[in-house]
Amino acid sequence: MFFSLILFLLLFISSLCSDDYPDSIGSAALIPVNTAIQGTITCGGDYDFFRVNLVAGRTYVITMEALNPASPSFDDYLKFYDSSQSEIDHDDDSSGKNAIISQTISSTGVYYIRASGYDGGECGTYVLAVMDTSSCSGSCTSMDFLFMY
Ligand SMILES: [Ca+2]
Ligand SMILES: [Ca+2]
Ligand SMILES: [Ca+2]
Repeated sequence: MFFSLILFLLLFISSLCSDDYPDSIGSAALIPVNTAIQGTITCGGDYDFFRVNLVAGRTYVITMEALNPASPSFDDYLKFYDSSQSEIDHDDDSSGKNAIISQTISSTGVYYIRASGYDGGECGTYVLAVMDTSSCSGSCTSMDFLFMY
């Protein structure tokens, strides 16, 4: 009982001040294809790493949209890595200050995404989506999947 109380307190305290998604590619969180998730870039240089399973021959669009109700959106930034964790693409401002990456995948496997601010001073809430373009009519936007997270 005592130890479970301590554990609860530790979890509670860490949830107040900790980051929502891992800072390192080695412990990246899974994001399913055709799903939009909400996260937060905490101020001071937070990186949020995700891994996603992609299929050869398909084209995927990855979008990161800043959501900041209190002020204009922050300047977000995306990097995209292959299965060997080598960077294959990055984007800063393809849509206003929001980042969009489009890639046709050559081999099936795990790929990695790094969501961040453009620099440590850019922070706020975002929606990240990975979309298989064959499942969208016309151009894919995360609005197609926004209510799935
Ligand atoms: Ca975060
Ligand atoms: Ca993080
Ligand atoms: Ca940007």
